[in-house]
Amino acid sequence: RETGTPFDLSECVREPIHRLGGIQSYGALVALRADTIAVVSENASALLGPGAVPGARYWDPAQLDALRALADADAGQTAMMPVEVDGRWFDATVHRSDGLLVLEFEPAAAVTTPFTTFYAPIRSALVRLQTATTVVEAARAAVREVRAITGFDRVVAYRFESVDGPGEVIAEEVAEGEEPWLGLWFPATDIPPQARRLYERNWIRVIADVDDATVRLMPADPPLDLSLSVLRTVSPYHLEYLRNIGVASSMSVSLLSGGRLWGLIACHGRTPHTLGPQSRAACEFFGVALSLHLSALDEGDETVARERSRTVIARLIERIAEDLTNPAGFERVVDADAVVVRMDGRTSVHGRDPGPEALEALWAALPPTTAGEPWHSDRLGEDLPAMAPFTGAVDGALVLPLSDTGDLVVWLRRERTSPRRWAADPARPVVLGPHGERLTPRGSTAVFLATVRGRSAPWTPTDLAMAVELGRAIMQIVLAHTRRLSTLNT
Ligand code: BLA
Repeated sequence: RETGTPFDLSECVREPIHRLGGIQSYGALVALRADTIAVVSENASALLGPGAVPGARYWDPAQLDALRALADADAGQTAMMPVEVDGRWFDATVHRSDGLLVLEFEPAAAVTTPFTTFYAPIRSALVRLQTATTVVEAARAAVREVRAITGFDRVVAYRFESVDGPGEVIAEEVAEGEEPWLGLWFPATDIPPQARRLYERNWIRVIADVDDATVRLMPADPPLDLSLSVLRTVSPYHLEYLRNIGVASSMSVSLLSGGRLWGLIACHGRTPHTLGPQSRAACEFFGVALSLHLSALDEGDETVARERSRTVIARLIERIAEDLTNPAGFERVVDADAVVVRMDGRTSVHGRDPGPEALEALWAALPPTTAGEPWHSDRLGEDLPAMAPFTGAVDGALVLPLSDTGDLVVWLRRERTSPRRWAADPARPVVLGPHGERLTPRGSTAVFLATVRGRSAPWTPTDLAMAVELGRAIMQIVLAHTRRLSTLNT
């Protein structure tokens, strides 16, 4: 392939990052089926000492029982405990995978900070976080604390626009000399969907050294499912990405809202960096705390937005009853550039009329719908190829079918026009660089001021819910009209 040619992004999406068959070399992995070793990392006896693997002579069987109990107490999660093997201490993390008991060992730090020393600053940071009244304020408190705990050179809070969408740096703490990333947007492809699903299952991942030689697991086949592993080796694509931005180590903590990945606290180090289980647990704790607080703040915002829309619907009812086909005011229920009502084959448009050609094309291209169930797209030209010619004029649609015979309300949005500051060209997120197969660097040195073509602002869950509520109000009015008509006729 040549310099400047686009990279095949579907490779990223297909990579089975949970079954890459290796771990990072700072730890060792042993997976047991009953009492026999089923899978082992090549460095296990070097790291744990010969004969020190579970089940062997130097291994205290009581420890194994304790690890088993720990794994079963919290299925679907990892748990940690210190173990002594042949006179040396390790932090053991345990979980079940593919029917095996997976044990991961990391050499314990020579000196551990007592819990009480750790606890006081965490408690006061938690209070700061919980008293924050905006998402950004809470994110700021969290990144400050995570940087204090870990010593990483850059700690950012990164918020996704949608579950698989691009994201924005909303809070940041950096060491002196690091360029600021606050306010920058990063392309969606920087974190592929399967990685996001994985991050919804575990709170934290550490990449200790991007130049680390992966330690293979034996046997290699079938590759063990490492979804919950703390030592899991990392996608070579992502390592390349980190090298390109001058990062030697990284850690990220998931931020979840309603069970879905809302964002990440992403940390970068200029040098290799491992984190002890205490620091990791503390960071995880901040991830959980921030997630809970985010849900509360998000819900608060949504409640306010819904109340506002409901008031508008209540005021609109009378007008709708007089003139069922007039969509004026519907854009105050769900924000849009134009609203279209189609009833009994007649179409009325309010706002920026995209023209009959675009609407005819939309009616023809819409997938089959069910009354009361909204259909939506923020990229019509991609989702419905027949709409591609109208890119720039009609880019987003929220369709609410009122009947099964083609009556509907449609909210239309145009391309989002306010440019964002992108850390990489969102239209060409990856090109091969001058050194052959390299992902292009990101950063504020190469900011692209760009709007993504053919994308409208996304439709939020509140938008969908309010469309449905308005639809219900309209259908009730229609029903009342029909009843009155049939009484008049008899
Ligand atoms: C993973 N990509 C990640 C992660 C982050 C980013 C945070 C989680 C792993 C980690 O903690 O390092 C991206 N990091 C960012 C972004 C910011 C940041 C956006 O700091 C902004 C502030 N990445 C690509 C391309 C591919 C790709 C083209 O750019 C695919 C070819 C892949 N990224 C990729 C993969 C992972 C990843 C596979 C998962 C790594 C893993 O967990 O194994």
